[in-house]
Amino acid sequence: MRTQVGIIGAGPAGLLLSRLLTLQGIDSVVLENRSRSYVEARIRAGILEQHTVDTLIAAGVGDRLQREGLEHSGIHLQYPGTRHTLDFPSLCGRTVWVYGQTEVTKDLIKAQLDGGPPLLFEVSDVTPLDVDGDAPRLSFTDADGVAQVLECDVIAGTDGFHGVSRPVVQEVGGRVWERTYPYAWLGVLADVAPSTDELIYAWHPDGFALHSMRSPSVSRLYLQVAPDEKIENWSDDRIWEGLATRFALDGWTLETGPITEKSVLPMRSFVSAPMRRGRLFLAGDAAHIVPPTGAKGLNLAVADVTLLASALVRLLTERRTDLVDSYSDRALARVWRCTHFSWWMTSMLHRSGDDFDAELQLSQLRRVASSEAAARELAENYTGLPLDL
Ligand code: RFL
Ligand code: PHB
Repeated sequence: MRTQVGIIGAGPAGLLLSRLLTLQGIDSVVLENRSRSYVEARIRAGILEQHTVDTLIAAGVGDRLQREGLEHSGIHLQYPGTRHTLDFPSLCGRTVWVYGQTEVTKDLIKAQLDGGPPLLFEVSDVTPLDVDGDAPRLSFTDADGVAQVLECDVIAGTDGFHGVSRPVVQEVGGRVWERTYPYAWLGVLADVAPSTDELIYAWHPDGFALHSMRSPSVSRLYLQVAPDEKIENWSDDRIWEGLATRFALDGWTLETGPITEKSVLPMRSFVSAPMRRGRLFLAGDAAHIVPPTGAKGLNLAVADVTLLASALVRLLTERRTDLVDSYSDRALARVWRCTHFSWWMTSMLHRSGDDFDAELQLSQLRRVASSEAAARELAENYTGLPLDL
């Protein structure tokens, strides 16, 4: 087997990269170790920046997003006694969209299987080989248990945080930065209409809470919990009570409904540099993780592959190396901006248990609520900064 770009991982990064390359006449093969149904059901991100939406539409996979996605013009920032609305269009001229990562993934898989390049599910033992030369290869075992080799011009490591690509890059030197946070999120999906027009990010003495949504009839809600919290300790009643307490505001009620999914998610910041070794390029969660408070992970993955796709097109059609050579630095500039923003939102909104921290957080929240400059800084970062910073 031979292709121009061998892509490891069918998450949003790998699937979108394959799509962008196809549109530029570059062929690729995507190798995914999970099943299609598993990949399509994995509940994750919900907020798309304007740039992400524009990219998906331009890539021809935005029809359902435009029909079913919910455009949001702001967020509510809450702290005791106050629910302050940030209006993004007036602050920075941009908006964001609520459209689940599951739906983005389904749309991309559908486009891929509908005449797009090969997408192989349930492969195993994927191994990048000879990445320092001009003829890298991917060895793997296909779904029938047959050993295969895919010869490539370039390999894209879009295999997420637990993938095999990052260790290959780090093997020859590089650097990793990491921060784990002393809290986690308990996330639930519930069959109930959202009780709010815009997402609510709430600071509360009991801990952070976030009211998000997936559709006019499905809510997505999160509670700050301890990182070692056992999901068994959280009955549906306890979850709804916790949420009602943390979102409480005079004259407003949290509607409840059946919880269809619940899980505890760790929070971490992680950056690995460089995002390249020879002919192996990393993109998305394979190279970096942000805590979800800034809603940046999926958007960063999209920004990475947008840069990478144009760099690979230049390399493979014009034989020019300028964009692949600058890819890692350009991608990392944005990664660090989003890493800072996600850390800042996380630090501002989660209870550490320390009363000094709490006063600093409340002071920062009041500042965002009262200063247009402070609000604009949040709005510009949340809705997404330009591709090249
Ligand atoms: P993914 O989605 O992890 O996809 C990687 C794919 O690679 C496959 N894979 C392999 N395939 C073959 N061989 C191997 N050895 C392989 N190892 C792994 C995996 O099965 C998978 O299919 O990475 P990608 O494409 O970089 O996409 C990144 C995003 O998924 C992630 O950043 C976001 O979900 C983060 N995130 C959010 N991002 C946002 O922009 N906005 C949000 O509102 C938001 N909310 C969230 C989030 C992440 C969350 N969790 C669960 C971590 C909320 C949550 C709760
Ligand atoms: C979500 O809807 O899953 C979501 C929204 C905003 C965030 C994180 C997650 O900051």
